[in-house]
Amino acid sequence: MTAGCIWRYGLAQVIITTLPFSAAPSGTSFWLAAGTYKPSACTVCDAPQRALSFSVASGVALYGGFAGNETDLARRDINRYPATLSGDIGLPGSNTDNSLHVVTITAATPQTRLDGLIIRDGNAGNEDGGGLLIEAAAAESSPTVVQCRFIDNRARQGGALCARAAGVRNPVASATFSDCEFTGNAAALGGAYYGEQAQARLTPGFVRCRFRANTSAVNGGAVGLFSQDTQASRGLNEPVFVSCLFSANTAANVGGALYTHNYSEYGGRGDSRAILINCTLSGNTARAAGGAGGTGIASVYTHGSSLGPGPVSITSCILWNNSGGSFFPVQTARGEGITYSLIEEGAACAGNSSSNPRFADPAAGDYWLTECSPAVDAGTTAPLSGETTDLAGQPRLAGRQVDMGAYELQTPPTNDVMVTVRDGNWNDPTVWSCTRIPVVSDTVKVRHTIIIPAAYKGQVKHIQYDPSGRLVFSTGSILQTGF
Ligand SMILES: [Ca+2]
Ligand SMILES: [Ca+2]
Repeated sequence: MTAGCIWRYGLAQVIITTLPFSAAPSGTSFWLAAGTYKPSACTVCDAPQRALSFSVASGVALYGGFAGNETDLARRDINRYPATLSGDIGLPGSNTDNSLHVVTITAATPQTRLDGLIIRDGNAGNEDGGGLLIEAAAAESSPTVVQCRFIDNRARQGGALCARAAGVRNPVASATFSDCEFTGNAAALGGAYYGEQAQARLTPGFVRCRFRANTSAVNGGAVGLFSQDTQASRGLNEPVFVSCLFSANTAANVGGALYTHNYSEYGGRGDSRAILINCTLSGNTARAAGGAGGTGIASVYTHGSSLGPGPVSITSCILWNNSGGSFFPVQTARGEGITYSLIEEGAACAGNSSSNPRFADPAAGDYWLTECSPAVDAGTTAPLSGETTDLAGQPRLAGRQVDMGAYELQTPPTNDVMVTVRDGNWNDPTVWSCTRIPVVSDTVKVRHTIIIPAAYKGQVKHIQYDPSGRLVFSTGSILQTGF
């Protein structure tokens, strides 16, 4: 096999060894036909068998989604022809004898690629990274992962994914994950992803990823970060999440979605910092102290760093309806690092709000914005880092400004009819269906008794009345129409 050749695997339901992926030269692509592939054929699996994994060599690419007769990568269909890398060796359906790590990648370039695969049922036991373990040692390890689904993997830390570095000062692990899904993974710390920094630079990027129903037996239902660097040369543990959705994740203790811990307060110099841009965190649960009936502490729980710029940066995000609250920072001010975001409990910094984001149907897992959402056009374009599409692949900028949250409303409010929702004052936003005061371009429908306060001057395009609606003008108030 030579570099650059294409090797197609045309058999479904097969068990293959680790050899092809680990021994292939850089530049080799593997096309995987629909089927389930396992790292071992054992039926009674001992420790050496469980330790086998799909080890992907640097520069090698794995593509899923083929019927087996394609000659063009563009003709694959990852939904119709799913290729699954499964750690469910031994007794089917029992995870106690499964592969420790389904896929391992060590010291790999960004050309190393997992694309259109399902990675599931790894069980690392007391080790980390049940689905995928990325290790940087003497060299950088920064693979590219696209359209992969990590399902039902478990580990001590990082059920689906662990990035770590050891042995060499300042190794780099900056994998990128685009359009991936992390569902049903479990760990003690970081149900889906765990990043541990020790003099390393861990800077993975997650773009348009879904973290759903992952669980942590302790902290960080979806993501856990931990830094413990006591050396003078300081590392960095700084994942970036852009246009990601965190929903229905659960931590038995704190951080229903995300947990960061810096040990700098104990003399180390580690720096764990999660950067969230245009993310939606909703429906996550932190139970605190392991009790199902506990009040819990926060979807985002951070231990601060006295040396770093702050353990979290949240921009153009929505944190809403998380059991145990949105944000609990230890050692940093409550609103620090949060801007242009909708935080249920509020945050003091620029551009933040605390109004109901009016998701389309959150009970059904639909976190798209509706036309009346106060999150529409309320984000900021400043830190977008060049990402031009939202979680649904739609243009990120629609309307006057970037929206808050993972989804961009493509049909911005057209100033259709705003209606009153209760009796009250005209200049009370909560009186109106869009939770804002009408402006000159609005047509409004009055269905209740609405008082125009004394000396108030307002302008609207047009006023309609329901039979139950009336306006009460106070002294000196003016309402102009006909624009
Ligand atoms: Ca099994
Ligand atoms: Ca917008």
